[in-house]
Amino acid sequence: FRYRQILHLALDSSPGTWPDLCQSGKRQSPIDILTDHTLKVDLGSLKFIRYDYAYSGIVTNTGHNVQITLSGIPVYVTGGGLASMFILEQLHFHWDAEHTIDGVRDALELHFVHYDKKYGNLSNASHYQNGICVVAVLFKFADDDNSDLYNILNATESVSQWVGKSSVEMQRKVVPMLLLPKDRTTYYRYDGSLTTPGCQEAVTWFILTEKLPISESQVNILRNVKTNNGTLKHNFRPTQNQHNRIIYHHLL
Ligand code: GRE
Ligand code: ZN
Repeated sequence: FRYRQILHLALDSSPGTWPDLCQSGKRQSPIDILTDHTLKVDLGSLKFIRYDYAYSGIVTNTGHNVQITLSGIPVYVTGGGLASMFILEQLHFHWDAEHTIDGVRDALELHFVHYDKKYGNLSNASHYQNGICVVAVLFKFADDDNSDLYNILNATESVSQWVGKSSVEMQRKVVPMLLLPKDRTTYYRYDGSLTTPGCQEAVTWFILTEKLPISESQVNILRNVKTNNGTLKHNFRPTQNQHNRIIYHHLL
């Protein structure tokens, strides 16, 4: 039942695409973060390298998500107890949010997906325990628009009809740093997985604690995105069992 529910709820209507690992894995994502049960430790700050430059970007309606890829020089994240440099591959949104905090689900979650440089590319890195690092930013409903999302959401509107997977170049360049909260040094960290098939258990997750604002009409642009089977009303995976995993809480 759970299997069917996930298939139906989330992303992909074609049967058989969620491998066994998605059901039987012991470090699956997302999870509910119980803040009273986190372990406060000093893991070091995350270092966002070249996040403050402007990049040309392409927005793609993949049929299960809205994804952004940047072109030009590589962008990295390191620090936070990571053993090496991780290259930014793509950004994408989940609506509503996938990780919940003390049971509360926010409007939106932005995933900055990076792979360990030594593995060469994302799909290769997905075969290693900590080959991937995702920095997640939560967005909470606010009265006003978030103007830092205009560029991305304008492009999203132009690929929101389903004509097969389609892409558009953004009208203005993207500065990834502007999609992060001011406080980039307070985060939760835990070991988890991709939240889409095949749910590879390869991800070091960093959930930044400061949330960014987004208006309801902006979230509605995403809720309006069409796929091969109608409107993609939402694309979050339900929270998974924590299975004795430690969730670290890094505060400066
Ligand atoms: C996703 O498809 O949603 C995804 C990735 C890579 C890492 C995390 C994640 O493609 O949620
Ligand atoms: Zn994701």
